[in-house]
Amino acid sequence: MLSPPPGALSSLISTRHEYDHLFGIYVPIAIGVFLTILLVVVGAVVIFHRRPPERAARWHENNPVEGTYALVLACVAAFLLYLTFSAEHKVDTVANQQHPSVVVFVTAAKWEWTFRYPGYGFSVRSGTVGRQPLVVPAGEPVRFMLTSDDVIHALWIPAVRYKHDAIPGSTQIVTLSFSTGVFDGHCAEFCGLRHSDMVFTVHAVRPASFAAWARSKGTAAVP
Ligand SMILES: [Cu+2]
Repeated sequence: MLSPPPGALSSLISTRHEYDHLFGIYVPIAIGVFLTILLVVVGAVVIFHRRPPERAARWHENNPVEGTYALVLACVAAFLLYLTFSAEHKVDTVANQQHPSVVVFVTAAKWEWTFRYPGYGFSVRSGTVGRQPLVVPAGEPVRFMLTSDDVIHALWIPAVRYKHDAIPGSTQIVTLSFSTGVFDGHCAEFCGLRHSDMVFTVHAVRPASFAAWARSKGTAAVP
């Protein structure tokens, strides 16, 4: 087990909550920008279509209006970038300072996942080699040490709104927490002909059930 660094947070970070919150800000802004542009374009077509050709405007630029428009859009983009990087920082840096209750080494390869539990001395595999589930304790930080044996893959668990590249020769550290349930996992980076078979299932179970399953080295029935 890793020891918690000074200043580690005791509260869990829910990636689902963080990214749903971000999505809830992005969508209204995107709709607002789209509707504004649509209104201006349609309004211009309707208004100026009726104007006789001999009265067509002679000017072709309006620096104050165009400058204001560019500035507003730049401010919107800067605001969204700030929110996005703040959420990324919270999830990728702050979450990784948490004391994990279990560490899982994840190795992606064409076209399979190997989930190794070093604290318990066994592995499970999923993808084209079978369908052994990844079992984790619910409500506790789970640290994934993510790498790849061949090409770039990506660990994607839609239920927790999280996706991260698995890069050959590099170990990516990812800390996630799960509520109780069964969730689908995928490879989210096209990695060859059987990419779509590179799937797995996450079973997030009560910590006591996880401990019993792990002590059996994955031979007990999945709780
Ligand atoms: Cu893949």
